[in-house]
Amino acid sequence: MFGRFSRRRFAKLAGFSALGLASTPAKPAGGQPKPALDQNAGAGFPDGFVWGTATSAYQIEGAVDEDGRGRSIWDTFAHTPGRIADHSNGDRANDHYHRYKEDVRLIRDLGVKAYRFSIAWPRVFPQGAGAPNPKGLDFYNRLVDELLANGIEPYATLYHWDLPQALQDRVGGWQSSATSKAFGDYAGYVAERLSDRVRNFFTVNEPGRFVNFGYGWNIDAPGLKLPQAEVNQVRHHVALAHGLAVQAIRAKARAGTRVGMAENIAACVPAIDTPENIRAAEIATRELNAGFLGVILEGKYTDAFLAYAGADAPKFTAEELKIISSPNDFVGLNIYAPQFYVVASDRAPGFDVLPFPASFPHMNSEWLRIGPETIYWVPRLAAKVWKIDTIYISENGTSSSDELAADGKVYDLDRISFLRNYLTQLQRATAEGVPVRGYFLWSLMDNFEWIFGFEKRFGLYRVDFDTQGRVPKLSVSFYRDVIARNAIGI
Ligand code: IFM
Repeated sequence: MFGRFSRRRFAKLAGFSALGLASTPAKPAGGQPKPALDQNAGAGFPDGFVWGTATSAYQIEGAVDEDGRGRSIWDTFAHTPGRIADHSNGDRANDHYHRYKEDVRLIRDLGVKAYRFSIAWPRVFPQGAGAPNPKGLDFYNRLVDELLANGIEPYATLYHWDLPQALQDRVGGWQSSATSKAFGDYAGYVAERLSDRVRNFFTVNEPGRFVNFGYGWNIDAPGLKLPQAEVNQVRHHVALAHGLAVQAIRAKARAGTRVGMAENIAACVPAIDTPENIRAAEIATRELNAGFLGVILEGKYTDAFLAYAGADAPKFTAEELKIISSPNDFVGLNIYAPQFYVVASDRAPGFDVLPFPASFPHMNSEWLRIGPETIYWVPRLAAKVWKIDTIYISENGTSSSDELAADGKVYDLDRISFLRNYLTQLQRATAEGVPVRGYFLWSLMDNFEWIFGFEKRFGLYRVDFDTQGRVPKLSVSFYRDVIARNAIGI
């Protein structure tokens, strides 16, 4: 499979992982957000800004057959010949399941005060639903205790792509609303038991990727190529799962528990900053995210989305829309590359997307085009379009070739340059009052990068996957300094 699927094509598809095509202007076109009262002078971030780092279960844990864990669709997929570029899988990955204490020390040494990790659904419910496996949750109890003992606030994600295989087999996974229901039950079960220590839960991570790549384009697990109508239905079931999880968490968790989602929002950027293009980028942000963020934050699919989908539009009830739009405490945005540079257009719905020139620069991952202004514009536009008051950058970072130098160190200057430029733009956003409250750098350490296996290294710590040794890259010093000063630059 991988052979048929070029990196260039992956890069192209990564730009089209959201569907839909209208607008809710709350302020005049091009209006500047008001500066926050608590902003720091110069290059500082607001007081209390949350600095963190992130990982996910299948990418780091390993121990796939231990303590009663059930199989996930990624176990099956990674073991299917031809699916993973370097023929690897997550069976061992970073062996984090056994080394979590060492890894928590790495997090502490980084100076971050927050860590976003994901819980493997098939560890907790090996069959997806039914009898829970107490040993599965035990691991996360130990991890959370270790984090707190080291002064690190846990942010737990409930779904980072490792769907229990049993649900895929039994009901077709996200093709069925039975999976949405099972997810809600699982979310409530976990929140009831962890919310005495975990105050922040992300429901699902990046539907913008796993729906299209997994169910539409046969790239990620479960490796399906469904017709568009069914893909739209899958996305609807994921949105429903999110809403059911929000409700279950409100019902079962300690009072004060906060919940939101993490989406790789279709990142729209004005090609040239004019009031007209900024307005066009707002419209594009709303329409190109109508299938997930939009329906959650507005409680409806936009007219343009439904018209564009036509006969392929998802089937839904008014009751489902109510569940889906249960109020959130925050919105998590995973921001890497600019996906759509837009300009104003006279044609409805009011924007045109410009093509990328072949020479547009990218990082070591071909899909990761370099556009630091993305992390300024995307939260600003999203906050305006949906009147959001709390945004986390739930992921941002880059892969790098990360060679070991003769002295055994890793001088990842390209990653530092990338981070410096993106964080400068993020600081610009917070200084203007865009309500970004925290930033989670992807990733703590190199790990299993899905279809690219261990070839792509996104970590702040380099991992030798033979010895499981972890070495800080130069970017650890960079990030630690930013956090210590709560500022970028001097
Ligand atoms: O590694 C992934 C992560 O699992 C989801 N967001 C993008 C990262 C880099 O590709």
